[in-house]
Amino acid sequence: MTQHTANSWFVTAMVKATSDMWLKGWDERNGGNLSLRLLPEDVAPYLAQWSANRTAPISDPVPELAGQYYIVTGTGKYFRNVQLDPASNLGIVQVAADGASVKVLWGYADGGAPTSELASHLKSHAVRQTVSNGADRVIMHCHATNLLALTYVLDLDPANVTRALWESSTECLVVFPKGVGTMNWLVPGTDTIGDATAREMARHTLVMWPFHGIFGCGETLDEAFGLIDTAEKASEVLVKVLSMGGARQTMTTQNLIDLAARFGVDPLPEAMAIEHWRLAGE
Ligand code: 2HA
Ligand code: ZN
Repeated sequence: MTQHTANSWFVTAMVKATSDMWLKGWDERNGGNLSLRLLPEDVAPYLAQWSANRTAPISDPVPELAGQYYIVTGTGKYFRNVQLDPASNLGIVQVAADGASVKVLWGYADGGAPTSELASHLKSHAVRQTVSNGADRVIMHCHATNLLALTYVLDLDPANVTRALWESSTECLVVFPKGVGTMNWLVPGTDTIGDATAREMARHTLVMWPFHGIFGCGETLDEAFGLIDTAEKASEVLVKVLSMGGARQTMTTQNLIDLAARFGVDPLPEAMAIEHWRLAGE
């Protein structure tokens, strides 16, 4: 019996993730993009039905990903529409042997192409695969509202942003012990922002794009979503606290040390070393 790609676990999971992200308010219009690496065993039942009659270029080759399969949101597509028409809004691609293009195997049914942030995604996948010994399979980008708002007021040093979020909800240090990477404002959809993102992904599981949004990674769609959701929740708390005139009390460094010990995580040393995180210009 033919197994339909639209009923596969990975299309179903991408529909769930993009729909949840839309409902969270993280992906207005065509905002955000999402990619999940598929394993040979994931694609095996479907390969015979797929035809590689289209390709899309990769602006900066990633030969280390040659042969790998990814399901990726389409450029210009609205997350709120993915559930209505997965085959037009998503695509499954395979990186060519030279790493300079992808073969479109399924999807982008209305003639579309992979996300404009393909460079950031693939460069970040390459780094995270190395860092995680192949476990990480998801890169998620969105415009989470409160994370985005905080980029206008926080001093954007990675340790400072990390410490501000860790103190804004107890679970944060446990969920992202490696903290949040940051960078200067850069033009989206370029190799430059892709390189900067991947560089930060070597040390952190979250990377902030100032005045734009956030990148997160994970082994599964649930983990990447949960990671951004946790950071966004803490950011919402921090926005409220700042709006109430600022914290009158907070967690101590000893509290963070105790948390790390209880949950067996190894937190970013530079963020542990900060006593008072700063707003920009302080
Ligand atoms: O339009 O979010 O960063 C998709 C984006 C670009
Ligand atoms: Zn974006």
